[in-house]
Amino acid sequence: MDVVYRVEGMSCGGCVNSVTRAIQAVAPSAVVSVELETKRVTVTGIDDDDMIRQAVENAGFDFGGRI
Ligand SMILES: [Cu+2]
Repeated sequence: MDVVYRVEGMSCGGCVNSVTRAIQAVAPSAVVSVELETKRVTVTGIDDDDMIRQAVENAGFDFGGRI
């Protein structure tokens, strides 16, 4: 199952890597796909909004919830 979130504050490839790593740190089995221009983060394999929110916010980005 894919869950798509909006994440604000990403401005470059480094941010994309940070968000990806942060999510994979709490959900090692998840597949994470970040689209910088649209601010969309697609997470496959885990369905836990609170956990994703924590990971994104701890990495210093703004979690905008599910799209
Ligand atoms: Cu950046």
